[in-house]
Amino acid sequence: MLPPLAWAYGAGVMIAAMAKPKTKSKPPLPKPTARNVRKTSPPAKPISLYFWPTPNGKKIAIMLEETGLSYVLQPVNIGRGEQFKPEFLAISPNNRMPAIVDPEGPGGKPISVFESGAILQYLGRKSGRFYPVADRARVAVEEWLYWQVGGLGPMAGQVHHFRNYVTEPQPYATQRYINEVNRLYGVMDRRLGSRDYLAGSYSIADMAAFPWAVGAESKGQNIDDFPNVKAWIERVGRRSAVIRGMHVGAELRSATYSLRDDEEAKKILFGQRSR
Ligand SMILES: N[C@@H](CCC(=O)N[C@@H](CS)C(=O)NCC(=O)O)C(=O)O
Repeated sequence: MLPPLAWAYGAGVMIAAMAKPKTKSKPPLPKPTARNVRKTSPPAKPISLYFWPTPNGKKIAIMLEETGLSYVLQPVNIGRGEQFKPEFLAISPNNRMPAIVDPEGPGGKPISVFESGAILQYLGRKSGRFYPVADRARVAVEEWLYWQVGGLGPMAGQVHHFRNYVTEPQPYATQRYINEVNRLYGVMDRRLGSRDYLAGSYSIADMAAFPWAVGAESKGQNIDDFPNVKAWIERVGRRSAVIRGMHVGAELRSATYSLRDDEEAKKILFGQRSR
């Protein structure tokens, strides 16, 4: 038999079921518990993060961890060609991850976003965090965000390529990109000589640069030549959201995985041409 007043959730609505009171006295009000208190706003629908554990993917995982926005991982195994599936190309026509789908985008309607810089800006606007609104501060964040997306990331990527994946040694190309990454670390070091973070306060620009700045040795650099970058890496790398973000998706690859030994992945990733 129902208690005098029973509360239950049904499809997000609270239903009150009344039993006939035996006396005219008011039934006791139900005590608020986790089950019967109406939530003022329904839980947010999670953002889908199309992801593989690489530096570009980790930028977005860090931002999602920093903001606490709810998200679900949608693994895209780029070493097995999943970036060419039509359903992925529909949201990321450049066949690159990361990409996101936010079911609660502008106007409450779904939106997809590709390109890590655009995703960070979108999440910054959505959360109101790590992407200042005041124009002067916003310009500084954008300068360093674009500096990473157009400079540090692609140049470091070329160093990785020519150091690790070529069949014939290519000394000229290897040195060219090591030099350019050296120049970029120098620019960053000077910038960080007078401030703790790239754009003054911690922002999406730092989140974008961090996964590409760590592991200087793998890019042919000695981190001790760049003491301000070294201190910044320690500062940013201590943040718990950054630690979590850098580990997102670790289970997708074995701890000993090396693209160098993955012939199938190299065939898919290198030498792509227009399709
Ligand atoms: N400019 C893009 C670069 C993204 C990118 O290069 N992603 C790589 C992994 S780090 C990828 O998805 N590669 C798949 C492929 O080469 O087919 C961004 O910043 O989002």
